[in-house]
Amino acid sequence: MPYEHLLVSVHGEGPLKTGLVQLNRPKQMNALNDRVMDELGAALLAFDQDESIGCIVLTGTDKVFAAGADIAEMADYDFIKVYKANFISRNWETLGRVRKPVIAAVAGYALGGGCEVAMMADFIIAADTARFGQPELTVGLVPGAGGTQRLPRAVGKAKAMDMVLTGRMMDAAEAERAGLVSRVVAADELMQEVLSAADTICGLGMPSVMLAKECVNRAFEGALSEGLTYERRMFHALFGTEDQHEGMDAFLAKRTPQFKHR
Ligand code: CO8
Repeated sequence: MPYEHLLVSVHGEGPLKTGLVQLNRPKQMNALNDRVMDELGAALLAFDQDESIGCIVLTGTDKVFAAGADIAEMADYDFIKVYKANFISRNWETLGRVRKPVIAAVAGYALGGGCEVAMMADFIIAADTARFGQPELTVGLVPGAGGTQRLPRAVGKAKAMDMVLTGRMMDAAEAERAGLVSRVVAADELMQEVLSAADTICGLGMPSVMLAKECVNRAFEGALSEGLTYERRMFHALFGTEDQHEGMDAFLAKRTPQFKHR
């Protein structure tokens, strides 16, 4: 499948190689529209099924991992549309179905859905330029792809509440201290570090690698699926509010939103 918004390549010298997926929609800060998410799902599943691939790396550009779901695409959505389409289980949940290890290599902004996609990876290695945030409330929404569930599991309730309720960003050093990322490296060393980690994984036995991933993930399951369903419904419901349209219209018009329900 030819990709419009992704660059895909294979790295490594050993029998098992690393599949690299790079989000490539730079003019829109890698905003995640339906096409991007369809392509991302297809690329991840293709590597997951490819027997020559032992590990997958997901990255963006040096300025931005992804600035969230595409606000221009969502601006006119309403509750009925997003609820009927279950916006959008079809492609936003694909990363969670990948059985091989996925490392997110984050430089620059990872915001909203971008931060959520990074958190869906098995671990995050960050450049010192990385900035993480869940600014959905500033456009009249709540996080809709796991931010309210995975972020507190990663950084604890206090920091998660702070980030979600104020929309403030966390820099790479704070993200490492808080446990959101596993390592921070200089920006110009990010891909070398991540591909080296991926290569190490490729050198291990695939069954134990895949089973280890399943086991660690079990530690975080429990009530997560309930939390995600609940979160999704709240996310859908906010498309029924005037404040969501105001928040998104204001963003696109580059003005300060005038929320009605303060
Ligand atoms: N969607 C659409 N376009 C975007 C987005 C976005 N999320 N982010 C940036 N852009 C566009 C801008 O509109 C701008 O376009 P143009 O050049 O045509 O005016 C271009 O990218 C460059 O952006 P800026 O000029 O704003 O660049 P800056 O360097 O000044 O700022 C930021 C970069 C800080 C990243 C800023 O663009 C920003 O704050 N972006 C929005 C971040 C945000 O609010 N993200 C959350 C979106 S909501 C969400 O992610 C919900 C996820 C739920 C998923 C659930 C699925 C089931």
